[in-house]
Amino acid sequence: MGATAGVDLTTEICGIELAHPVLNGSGTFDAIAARRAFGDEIIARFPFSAFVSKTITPEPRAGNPPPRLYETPSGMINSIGLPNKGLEGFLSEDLPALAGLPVPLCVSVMATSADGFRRLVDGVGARDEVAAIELNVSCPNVESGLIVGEQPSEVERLMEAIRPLTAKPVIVKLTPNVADPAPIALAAQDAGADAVSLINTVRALALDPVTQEPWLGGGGGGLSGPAIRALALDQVRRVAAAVSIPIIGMGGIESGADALGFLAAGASAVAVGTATFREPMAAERIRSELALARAPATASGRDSRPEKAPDGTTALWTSS
Ligand code: RRO
Repeated sequence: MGATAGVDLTTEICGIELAHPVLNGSGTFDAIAARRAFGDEIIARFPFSAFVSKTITPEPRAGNPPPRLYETPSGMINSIGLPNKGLEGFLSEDLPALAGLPVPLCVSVMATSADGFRRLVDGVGARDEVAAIELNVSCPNVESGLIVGEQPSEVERLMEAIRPLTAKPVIVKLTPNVADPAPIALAAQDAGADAVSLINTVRALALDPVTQEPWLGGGGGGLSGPAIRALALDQVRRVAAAVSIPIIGMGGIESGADALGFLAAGASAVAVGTATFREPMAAERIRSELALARAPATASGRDSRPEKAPDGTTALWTSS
């Protein structure tokens, strides 16, 4: 029997039962393309406990001009620009395929107006295949200038506009591009959000070394990967101190130890994104490492079980 047999990683978020706490970050794993490439093996070995779709918008979008990705020390800048088929295309073409995944489906939505968000929540919320909706109020790659998620009052107004439209859990995806994300998380909670997820990418710029012009086709972009992990961890901890709704924590998670850190900082679940680009089954490995860390000392060979410290915080690696 393996060292992790019998280790219970089951997790519940907003009433949704998950086999373990490792999800994907929106837009970082194309489940439809993966199934086309790897067949049913990817279904049998699906690495995430819930699947969060790439963000969709009311109308189709082509996305930003190339190049769209830039590698940085310990990270990556993306300027993808929300390419998607729009609400109708998603519902008719992608949703049936995503509904065949063996885990609950969360659809990520984004619009540039409250009316657009209403359309999306109405359309997606009416579908039984959808377990939850993520409101992306934090994409760094939109041209409108105003990012709803940077203002608590805007987040509150938006949540109040869409809350009556669906009984499904609504998760608000927060931006790290503010001095303090806690007031924004609180505004989301007060207006009826069921959970928050954080962080989205950190606004960033790469320059062409010859021309000194922006290297990415869209101009700037969003930084992700281990480069932002410490920042993400701090923001998760700040938000956890402010809200009582569950938190899905993400930002440069690459190992079970990283995931444990986010859980200790107050997240109920974690998401893996950039690591998946280099290692498509990274989430499976991270889940195994998490299980090993939670396995009894005698089975894992070392005592790495998280324990409650006397002050109620979780100690990551405890000595026996
Ligand atoms: O598509 C994107 O460019 C994108 C999105 Br929607 C997002 O939420 N975060 C990000 O870094 N890129």
